[in-house]
Amino acid sequence: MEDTIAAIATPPGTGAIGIIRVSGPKSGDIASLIFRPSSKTGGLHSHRLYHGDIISPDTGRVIDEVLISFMMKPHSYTGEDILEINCHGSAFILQSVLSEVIKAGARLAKRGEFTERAFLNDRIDLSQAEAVAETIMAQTDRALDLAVSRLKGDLAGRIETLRNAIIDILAILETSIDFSDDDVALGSLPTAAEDITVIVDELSRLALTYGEGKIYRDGVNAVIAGRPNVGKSSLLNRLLGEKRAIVTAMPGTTRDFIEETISIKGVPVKLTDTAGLREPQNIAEKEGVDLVWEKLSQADVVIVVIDGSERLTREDIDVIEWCKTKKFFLVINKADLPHVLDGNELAGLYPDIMPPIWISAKHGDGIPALKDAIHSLVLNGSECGHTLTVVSNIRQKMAIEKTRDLLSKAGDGIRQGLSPEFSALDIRQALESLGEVAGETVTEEILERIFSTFCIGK
Ligand SMILES: Nc1nc2c(ncn2[C@@H]2O[C@H](COP(=O)(O)OP(=O)(O)OP(=O)(O)O)[C@@H](O)[C@H]2O)c(=O)[nH]1
Ligand SMILES: [Mg+2]
Repeated sequence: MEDTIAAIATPPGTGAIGIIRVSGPKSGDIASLIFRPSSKTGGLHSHRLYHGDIISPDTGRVIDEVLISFMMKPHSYTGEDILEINCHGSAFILQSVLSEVIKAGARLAKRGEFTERAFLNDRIDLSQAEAVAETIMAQTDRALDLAVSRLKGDLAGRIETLRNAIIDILAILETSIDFSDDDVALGSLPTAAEDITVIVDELSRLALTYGEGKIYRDGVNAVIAGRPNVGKSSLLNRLLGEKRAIVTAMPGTTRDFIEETISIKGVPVKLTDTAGLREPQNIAEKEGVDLVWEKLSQADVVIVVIDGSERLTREDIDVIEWCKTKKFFLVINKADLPHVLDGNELAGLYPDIMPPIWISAKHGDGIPALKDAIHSLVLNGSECGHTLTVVSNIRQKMAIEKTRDLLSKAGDGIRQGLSPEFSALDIRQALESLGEVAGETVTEEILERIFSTFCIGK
């Protein structure tokens, strides 16, 4: 029989409430030992909330006034009996209550152990378990929509449909093995090969969504670079919608870098405002400029800002040259002032780059177009429309690709007229690797690695 686990499920620190979660067969016994209801209950009913005190059974001392709920298996998150204790949110109270829970027979839960039990008790599959962590980590609406759709079993459902289709194909192959001199059985092989192609395409599409899933989950680093005084800090403030960085008419204002994350159409974009790039005039500026290199090397995309109210300078060209190895685009700022910058000169120097975007960081002109450009540059055309079935982690992607390659091999075998036994073998292996997405065929080591990235109490 499983043991009973317990953990503080809310973050450390002080808050209005803090929650202790207990899961396992002793949950009910623990409640009757340490909980004294404020009115007669005649035992705890499932899925009800009870008011009362947590007491120390040894001394009878009241530790906290709480609300508890008891969720009887199998209708609970883990599929086991669950006790949840809503305490006052102090670390000291939570620790005291947790230690009574432990004394009463539970043990401390490992990271992600509640969700691991939900998976082991077939409440959710592995792609849904992973989505639990992704839901908690989501930083934007779109990231949350994608994670919740996986949590609700969207990916799991698609995989299950594909799995059934593959099993149907396997059945056709096996029939043709068993009745190898029957023309009718053999006649269905070309259809099987066509069905395989459809599934292979579908798996390829699914694997391609990984790029998009990763971007929405992890976000991207966008570094704002340019020579001094072109309006980099003004742009950061404009994109953030608040005055975060100091802006002055003096070149060399920004020394340290400033980082803030915003959502651009659901993509979490970490913006870094940097010191203006030029030959440093003093030691503080040199330190600042050194930092820019470090930030540029970590950038997924660079926004190179140029001042449109002045002629192109040697320093502008230096910055563009430095950023050329990166994904970057040009933003011409101060569009509200007379346009002095010669666009044709720029286009002549850099004929292959994306046309620059004119903006006014001061007044907000061109900002929506800039956001669109950042969005399409980071997604690089990898956005798959509005579909919510998106593969979010490399483990799922690799399993899907392996399945696709094995199926493809099976399809080739059939077309080349090889004995169906070979293809049937490939298809069986394909089913096995598809099973990894849902967690039907993963090793304990992989499970441990996945759940160890979770929070305690989840
Ligand atoms: N007219 C106009 N002025 C702007 C615009 N954007 C910035 N400025 C002005 O340009 C000057 C420099 O702006 P900053 O945002 O500090 O420039 P920066 O690139 O961060 O400068 P450093 O930190 O020194 O590298 C300030 O006086 C801003 O008010 C704009 O769109 N239009
Ligand atoms: Mg600045």
